[in-house]
Amino acid sequence: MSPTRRVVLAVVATAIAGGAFFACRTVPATTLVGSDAASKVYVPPGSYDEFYSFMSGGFSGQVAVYGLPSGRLLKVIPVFSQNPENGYGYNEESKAMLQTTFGSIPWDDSHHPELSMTDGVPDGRWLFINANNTPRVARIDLTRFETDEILQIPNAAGGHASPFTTPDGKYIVSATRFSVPIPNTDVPIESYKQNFKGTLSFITADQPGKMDIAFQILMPGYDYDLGHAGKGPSDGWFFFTTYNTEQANTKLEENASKNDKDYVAAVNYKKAAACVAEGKAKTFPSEYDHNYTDPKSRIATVEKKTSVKLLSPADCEGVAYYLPTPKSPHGVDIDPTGEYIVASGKLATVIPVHSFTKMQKAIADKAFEKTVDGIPVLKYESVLAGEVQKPGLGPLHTEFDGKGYAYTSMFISSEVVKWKLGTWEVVDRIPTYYSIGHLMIPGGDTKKPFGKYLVAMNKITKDRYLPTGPEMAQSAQLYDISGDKMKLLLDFPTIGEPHYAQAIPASLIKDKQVKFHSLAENKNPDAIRSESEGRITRNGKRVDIRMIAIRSHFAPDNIEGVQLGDTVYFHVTNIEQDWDILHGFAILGANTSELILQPGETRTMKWIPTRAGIYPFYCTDFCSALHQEMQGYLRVSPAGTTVALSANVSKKAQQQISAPAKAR
Ligand code: K7E
Ligand code: CUA
Repeated sequence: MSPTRRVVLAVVATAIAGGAFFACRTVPATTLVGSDAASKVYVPPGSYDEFYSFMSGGFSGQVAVYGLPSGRLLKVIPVFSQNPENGYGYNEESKAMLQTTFGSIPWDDSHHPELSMTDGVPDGRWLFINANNTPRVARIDLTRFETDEILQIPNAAGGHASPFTTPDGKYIVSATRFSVPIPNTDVPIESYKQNFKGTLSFITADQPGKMDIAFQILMPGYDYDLGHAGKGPSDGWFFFTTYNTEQANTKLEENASKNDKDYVAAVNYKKAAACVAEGKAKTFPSEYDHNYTDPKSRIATVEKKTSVKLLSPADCEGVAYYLPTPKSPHGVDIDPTGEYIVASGKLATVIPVHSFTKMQKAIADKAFEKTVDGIPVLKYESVLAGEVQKPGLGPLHTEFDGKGYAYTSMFISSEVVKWKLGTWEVVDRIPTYYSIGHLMIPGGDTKKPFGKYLVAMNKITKDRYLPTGPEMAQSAQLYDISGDKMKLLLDFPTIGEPHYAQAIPASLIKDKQVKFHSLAENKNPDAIRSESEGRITRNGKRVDIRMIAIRSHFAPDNIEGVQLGDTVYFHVTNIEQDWDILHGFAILGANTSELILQPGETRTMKWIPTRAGIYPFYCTDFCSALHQEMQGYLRVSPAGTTVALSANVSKKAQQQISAPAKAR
């Protein structure tokens, strides 16, 4: 490395470590926001936003839903983390959603929301999102804004390049960030180069409840960072960035920044699927969990999976190529026509753009530099369409407006840079506050971007909001990109660290909403449909209480005969059949969250009382004028008490109590 280059790298590294160049300069906001900005984001009370925007909750493990252009927070959807606000991961019905082969995991780190697509455009059916730490992918149903399905990814660590979809919606992907031994066994870390490998997983995701790993491709032991599917002419291909092609296992900051170029891996996944169908993949023992919530019972269950199809590129010629790309690339983004492959080297001084047409020619001409583990490395010049010169510092991610322009986020120089596809000239730039990661244009990674807005998701907020101690709000910024010049419209705080987001016109989702669950179709075995079905039963030391909630009471609401040593299950059914009428349930001393009950739904709380006495319970969701009257009592007696099991339920239900109560 030349001394000059070393200095540049050191400056870059210091800037990365320190946050950003721009983080310490203060610019009065009024000088940068036009006077008409407020009217452009103003959504009058009672009116709707134009777009739903789904922002990853980052290290909160959730998804946050915002309206655009207002930036109003509409909902937090729990995915990989327990959420006491609605009992997700706490109530008995949903616990299985967080199950993995490592046991139950109450948290993960989620980065990339991805809308389901039909023919390369978002269709508004589902949202997918990845778990980064313990690799998983999840499906969220957009008629209910709820997580219905989670699939664990074996033979992987750090499911970061995920869950990007193919244009036909058949597959979503998950690439391993960390290479690991496969199978993962006890080896010296120093044996990285011999023993560590990467995998690229292709997951069938076009049918709810049937997510599965179609196949995994075994790759050299690099770090795989991000991915995107081809489209149009490049449909059938998937592109993944790599870094650490040095295969360092320590001090990656330095040791994985040595090579001038790493790679974009171009994977012909249709060819891979054909090779798998021809029996060229190994059946490889691998344990992983598939969790699914049945929409009728609303109960999650775990399916144990035991193997995957593992394909080596050497056994399927033409399945993968490497495109040399400067320098530790992060994002890889495909333009709406499917011709250009934009890779953003975090430490690169240009933004290289590869051409799909040239790539195909290079493959036909065998313009190979070398071959790594059966994967030909194409020559840089033979695949390069052009380079965006002097774009700024620290390019990370690119999205498109569908009008021939690309927008790249510049982490180190804290700005969005707009440039023209084909001529590669920079046409506009605008600061972000501060240290932008991803940016998002509604539909900006699809065949038909909706354009109009751009959202910057920033890593550092510093002086932008009222201070809140050492940890400041996370932040997004909204820009108007409808004209030649980008205009800043709005700052709005976000939940967790917003990595990526996607947005879709509200009209594609808002009229498909489920308003309540049909009580008649409630398949939870502990559901009851009327007050007269309320009952309490004992089986040894287990007591099951089936109760209803309706404005403004629980029935039964007085329960006696529970003893120390018992385990109590409250099965509460909200028998309302009306939109947005929810009830809650909480009892003194419970070691879990409340239950929140959507209309028509049954939820179960498990409770082990620890001392004798009286335990009030109440409704936690202000549901009616007499919400404060919505309460009850449960009496706990010492073990062996003569207090009979009883509840103030109807005569019919009383008879059902007596039989099991006598039996003990
Ligand atoms: Cu760039 Cu995880 Cu997509 Cu964050 S990643 S920025
Ligand atoms: Cu039911 Cu408050």
